[in-house]
Amino acid sequence: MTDFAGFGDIFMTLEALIFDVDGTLADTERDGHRLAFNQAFVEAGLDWHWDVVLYGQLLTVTGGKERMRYYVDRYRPDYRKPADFDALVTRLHAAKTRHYTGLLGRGGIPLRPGVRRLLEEARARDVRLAIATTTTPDNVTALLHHAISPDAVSWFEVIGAGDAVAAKKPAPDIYYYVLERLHLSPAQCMAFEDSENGLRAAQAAGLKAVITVNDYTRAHDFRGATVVLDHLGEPGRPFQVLSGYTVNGASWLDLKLLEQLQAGE
Ligand code: XBP
Ligand code: MG
Repeated sequence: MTDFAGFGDIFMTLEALIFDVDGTLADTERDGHRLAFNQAFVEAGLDWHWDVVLYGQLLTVTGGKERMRYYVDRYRPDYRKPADFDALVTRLHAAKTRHYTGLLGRGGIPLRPGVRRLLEEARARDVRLAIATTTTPDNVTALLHHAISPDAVSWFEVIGAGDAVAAKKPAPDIYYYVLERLHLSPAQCMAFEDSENGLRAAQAAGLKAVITVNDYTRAHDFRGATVVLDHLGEPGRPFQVLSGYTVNGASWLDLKLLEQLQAGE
């Protein structure tokens, strides 16, 4: 796109917004994924339990299957792995996905402030939307369907998720996957992330990134982010700028401000 009504003479180079899911579109980890993992462990007769603090430490590893393996290796030296441990991890993960998508289906997790507003503005202005996440595709579909609208999957031109790439964040692979399918360069896009792993992935792919922190990620190292906010902001619910670009009194992130951030103004 080149310009649109209300944007004066600004030359639009922002073609697409690429969103992380967990922690960015919605606060899914503490009261979503964590609970679902614990339900899967109980169901399987395991004495594994991930409390809120431990889960914060486990979030250093992205991907649920990878996280379970890390937990056993790092925190449960007493646990004797069965010969078919890989199959157990696969079964546990399938059960966890069932519990998690069930929770989303009951409307259990809302969008974060400003997310719907920005998505709707992008759609109205023909700015393209995509997703780059480490989580399982079914989780993305369920969140979009239940937290946004039944047709929201179609709002996103590319959904890069889960095992679509071999190396999960902080590797840049999922962003390369999405950029390739959008046929865009990093300079034409803006990434939205909530965590250090996500920021590193976006940066390594050459993208600028807006960070919206949450309780698990507030203390992460976000050096190099374009801006760090507490959330995207809404009319009547201003964001706080935690670090980065000074936004001249703006109190919510809209396309005009994003365009300025992306152009480095
Ligand atoms: C968040 C994650 C995910 C979820 C679990 O990634 O680390 O692994 O916690 O998802 P992102 P799965 O913020 O990039 O979406 O269990 O489906 O792997
Ligand atoms: Mg995230």
